[in-house]
Amino acid sequence: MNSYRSLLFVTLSLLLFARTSHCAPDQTSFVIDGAGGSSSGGTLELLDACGQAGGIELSSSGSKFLQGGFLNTFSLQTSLDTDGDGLDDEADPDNDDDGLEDIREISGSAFSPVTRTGHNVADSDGDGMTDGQESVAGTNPQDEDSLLGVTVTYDNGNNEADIEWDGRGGKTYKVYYMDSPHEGFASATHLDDVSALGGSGDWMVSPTNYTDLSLTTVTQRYYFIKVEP
Ligand SMILES: [Ca+2]
Ligand SMILES: [Ca+2]
Ligand SMILES: [Ca+2]
Ligand SMILES: [Ca+2]
Repeated sequence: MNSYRSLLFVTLSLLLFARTSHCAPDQTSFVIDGAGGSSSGGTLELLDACGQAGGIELSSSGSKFLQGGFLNTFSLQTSLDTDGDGLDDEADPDNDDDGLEDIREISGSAFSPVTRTGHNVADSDGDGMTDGQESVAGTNPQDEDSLLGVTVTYDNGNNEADIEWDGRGGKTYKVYYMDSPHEGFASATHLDDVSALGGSGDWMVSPTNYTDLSLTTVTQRYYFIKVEP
């Protein structure tokens, strides 16, 4: 009977500790994820330690914070695989499979200006473009109105189509078309490259467009723009 009581006491103590560390706003350990990685000094922040065992590292100053082995003594949530790729989050450098490593999402370094994104959420602002895609396009991953979207306006009288999008200053966009949706992108025709210069605000947004003058005998056309990192 005595041993049973002792075990119960220890278990409750551990649970209480975990809950406290999860909710505490003054956390001092920066947990990147189970794959490792540590802060390069300064204030550290605890993110995942409660739900996920492991992944608790050292700061560069040498101070040891939480050790993964401690949380591994019990599990509140085991084997979480956010993106379902068969690799548990603890060992997955890109939990949400959006093309950005967890450490880059947590630090915000994939964007200019630096912008943190959810390392367990592929599309942080829900605009239909993943954080990784927005990193390539140079759009704001925390603004649903900031994305690489294309608007096409057809001028029937002049047989012209004006393709417009919000460009990111410094980016070059390749404009393609195909006349049948069954052709596939590999067979799309490259019309031109368009550079977006300057741009306003932190995200250097500039109205960018291309006018297709080759519509004489065409009744429908599908346009694409491609931007690279
Ligand atoms: Ca995974
Ligand atoms: Ca990611
Ligand atoms: Ca998005
Ligand atoms: Ca966005």
